[in-house]
Amino acid sequence: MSAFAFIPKAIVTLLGAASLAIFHSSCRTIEPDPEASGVVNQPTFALADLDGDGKISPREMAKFKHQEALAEFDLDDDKQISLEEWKVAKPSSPAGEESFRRLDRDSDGKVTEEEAVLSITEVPAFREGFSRMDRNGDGYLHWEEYAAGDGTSLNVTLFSDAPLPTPIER
Ligand SMILES: [Ca+2]
Ligand SMILES: [Ca+2]
Ligand SMILES: [Ca+2]
Repeated sequence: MSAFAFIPKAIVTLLGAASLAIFHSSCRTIEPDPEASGVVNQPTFALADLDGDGKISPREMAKFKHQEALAEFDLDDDKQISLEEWKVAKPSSPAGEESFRRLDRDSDGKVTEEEAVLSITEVPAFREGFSRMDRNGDGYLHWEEYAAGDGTSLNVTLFSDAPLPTPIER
């Protein structure tokens, strides 16, 4: 009899563990639908959320895109773009030096991450794309908004072919 008594107890334990697992997975509201394209986007969302608070600000998105570009164009790995690096990145741009000077707001000969972020967040297509995806209008992209939206307009870097805005003179 003791063997029969043991079996139901084991099943109850297993069921308990299973329902606990289901409970945990249902709590993870940012879990994407495996059938959706969100599977591709989820790692990007986590990486772009630089401070890890579960939402992406325009600055975080701009910084993330710039950091991706730095990996390719920052040849001396100082997180800044020099005029030499700029010319290597944009060899065919006739107005290369002029646009570099506009991006280098404090004219110290380097475009810092901060200067890049300022310029990227001022690009009209970036701003419009961001506010289009920001469905609840709180100024941040939450996972649901990010997964449901079209993020291609956010693919802006200093090295994009799209024209960068002329910084407002201060
Ligand atoms: Ca964040
Ligand atoms: Ca550099
Ligand atoms: Ca500078």
